[in-house]
Amino acid sequence: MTETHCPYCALQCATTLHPADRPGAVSVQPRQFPTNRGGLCRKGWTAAEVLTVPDRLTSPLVRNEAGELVATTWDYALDFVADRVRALQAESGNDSIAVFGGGGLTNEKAYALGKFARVALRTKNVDYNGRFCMSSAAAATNRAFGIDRGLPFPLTDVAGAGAVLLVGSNIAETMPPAVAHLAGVREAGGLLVVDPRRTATAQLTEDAEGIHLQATPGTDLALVLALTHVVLQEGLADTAYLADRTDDPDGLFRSTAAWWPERAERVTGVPAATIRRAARVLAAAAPVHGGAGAYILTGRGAEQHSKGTDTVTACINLALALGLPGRLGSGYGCITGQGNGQGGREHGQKADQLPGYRSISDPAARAYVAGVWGVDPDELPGPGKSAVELINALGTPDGPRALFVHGSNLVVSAPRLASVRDRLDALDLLVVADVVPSETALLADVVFPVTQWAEEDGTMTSLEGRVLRRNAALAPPGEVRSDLAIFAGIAQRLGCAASFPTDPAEVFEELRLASAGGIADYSGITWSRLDAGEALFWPVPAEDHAGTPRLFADRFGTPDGRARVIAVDHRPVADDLTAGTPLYLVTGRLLQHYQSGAQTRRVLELAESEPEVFAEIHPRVAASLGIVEGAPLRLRTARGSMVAAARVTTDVRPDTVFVPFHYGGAGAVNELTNDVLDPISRMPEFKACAVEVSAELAVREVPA
Ligand SMILES: Nc1nc2c(c(=O)[nH]1)N[C@H]1C(S)=C(S)[C@@H](COP(=O)(O)OP(=O)(O)OC[C@H]3O[C@@H](n4cnc5c(=O)[nH]c(N)nc54)[C@H](O)[C@@H]3O)O[C@H]1N2
Ligand SMILES: Nc1nc2c(c(=O)[nH]1)N[C@H]1C(S)=C(S)[C@@H](COP(=O)(O)OP(=O)(O)OC[C@H]3O[C@@H](n4cnc5c(=O)[nH]c(N)nc54)[C@H](O)[C@@H]3O)O[C@H]1N2
Ligand code: SF4
Ligand SMILES: [Mo]
Repeated sequence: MTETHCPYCALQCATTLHPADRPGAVSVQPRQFPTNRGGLCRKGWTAAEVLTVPDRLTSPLVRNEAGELVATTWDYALDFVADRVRALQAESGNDSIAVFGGGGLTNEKAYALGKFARVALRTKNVDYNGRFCMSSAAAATNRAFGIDRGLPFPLTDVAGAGAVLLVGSNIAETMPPAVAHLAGVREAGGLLVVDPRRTATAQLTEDAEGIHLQATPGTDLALVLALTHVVLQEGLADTAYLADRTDDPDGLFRSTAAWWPERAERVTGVPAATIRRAARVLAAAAPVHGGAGAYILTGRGAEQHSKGTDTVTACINLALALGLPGRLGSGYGCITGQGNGQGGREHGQKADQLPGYRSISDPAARAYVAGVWGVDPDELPGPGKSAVELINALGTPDGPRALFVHGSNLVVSAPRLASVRDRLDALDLLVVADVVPSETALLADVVFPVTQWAEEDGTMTSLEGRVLRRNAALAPPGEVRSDLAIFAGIAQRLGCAASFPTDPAEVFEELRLASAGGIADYSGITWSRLDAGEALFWPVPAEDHAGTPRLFADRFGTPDGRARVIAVDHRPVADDLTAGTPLYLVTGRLLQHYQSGAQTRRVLELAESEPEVFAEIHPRVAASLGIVEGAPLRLRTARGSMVAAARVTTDVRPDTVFVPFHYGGAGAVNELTNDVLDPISRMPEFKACAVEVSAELAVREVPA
């Protein structure tokens, strides 16, 4: 019996693995833990199936002259890759090699990946899929609070609140066990959900006095400015807090003065009276009015926009107006997504970061980390390109010529896929490490088979910033090795003198040191403390430090300790509606599938439950097109076109079409999405673009 955590999302539900009757198999049972309270979702219950899927990668593969991927030895594959890397770097320089990481990797793998890029490959071009995920919230919290930790408080704190405003989060499907923490708020009539769809989460507002604000896609910024306007105008703000804990209280008034609710109604479609009511419910729960506490939480629906950073900033400003951040039982938080979406962004996979959430542009940080790595600070590269910019540069005249992918299936999950495929095609070398032959692995020149969750030790950092132990229950099958072995094998072949340990415990010891003194300081965390069950939320700057479950109680992470009020204003979706593309295409998740679906589409129960892509449309749209339930729909945007089966439902706004992004090939909605970026976070606008929808003539089989 082994205690560990679910491989998938950032809730990191606790599980126990028991040996099963087949070799290499285990069965999963939920375990009591504060975040999941003994619960698991369907993905968690069935996660063990991915360990033994029939097409599990079990040996390295190299593409032969006939263009087929064929099994080979580790030595051959590593030699091959190292030789190609050396030749490409000799011709085109160190930056001709790029690395793409993932927020599902353990802290140890993520840390080693960043070091591998900077020290072994000596390239600046490293970034990861977290750029697709919570980077807008990270950018906004960094500039307002000086620290980015998704939830700067334990999730269980939310249970006591009087109101929670969820902006663009469908937590009932994306973290089902977490709904338990909303019971009190629902009962208090304080659940407020902003979503253009009547999701399972929005439905949680219906049995009590909650409010679903079914706003037009891409208009959260206007909505939140109006909520703040009401708070200020009705004298509901916490003026003492604003004066004491923020740098520019007047900035709040200036930036929201013009957003009276009637104006916001015209932009968002949410009635002005509903906006006023929501603002009052939220304010009544704030500590300044003697309420039980209030939270504002954002998800990808608010963040994955070309204005995501500003939208989150507006949410933070509203929280500041109500005096929430840093108060016990209140606050602002971003609901991080991937299993290690939090830790994955702290230890150096990001183009501009070094371990410990240090900036790669800060001379002191460079000197410190170079010291730990045993290299000259001047040899460390500077900041590289962000994920989408990196992908768009692949194979261009000055761009990278080789790419290593560890923990992402980007030919399904990146925006504007036709161009992603072109860029990957233009590479001289694509190396993919994965557990299964994902759509991206199938395009590679070299595929490395790697360990997955139940086969490895390590740590993950959950949405609360709590560091958790992942424990190996099984030996990996066949020739499978950890990503750590790939970094070590290539580094050694390139003649790199720095150490690349393959034992995760040893990597963690180095990570502790590298993070010491940084924002995300793990130096006081030891595996034995974690194994003893200590709840360690970072920063943990010393072994006798109990960790930091709640940040900002006395001060924010800014130089003067005050939160920054940053004036922001609404702007439309980049690819906005036109006469020819009159609807918004919105993308997101289903309960049954995880991300690109590489893992969950291989689990029979999940695949049978949601086998193929569909498009939710409103009955009015269906009627205008003469479409019935299940009929094929053609969706066309400025970037591409696809066919999806119609699901006709009043749960979606009449101006909105929803398509999940979990499917590859012809079912990939990212053929259609826009790769325009938020100027600050470099996050692509996955959540909204203009689309034309038409009835697709069914192809009839002609009898022979
Ligand atoms: N089942 C499942 N769970 C997951 C994952 C998964 O793939 N599957 N992935 C994990 C990861 S990495 C992440 S990042 C999280 C994501 O978790 P969520 O943020 O909850 O997931 P999404 O479905 O992407 O988006 C949430 C909602 O945003 C809405 N939305 C779309 N456009 C807008 C808009 O303009 N404004 C507003 N307010 N809402 C909008 C969508 O209708 C959707 O219901 O989930 C994690 N958990
Ligand atoms: N249209 C649209 N697109 C989106 C989104 C959206 O809402 N709409 N959401 C975005 C978001 S929030 C995210 S997080 C991304 C996620 O999208 P991806 O980056 O594609 O994430 P996954 O599908 O989880 O891919 C992880 C891959 O790593 C493999 N893997 C698992 N463990 C390991 C390991 O330890 N090592 C290695 N080397 N591989 C491993 C898995 O098998 C899988 O193939 O998608 C983004 N794309
Ligand atoms: S909610 Fe997330 S962590 Fe929990 S079982 Fe489901 S996928 Fe796993
Ligand atoms: Mo994500």
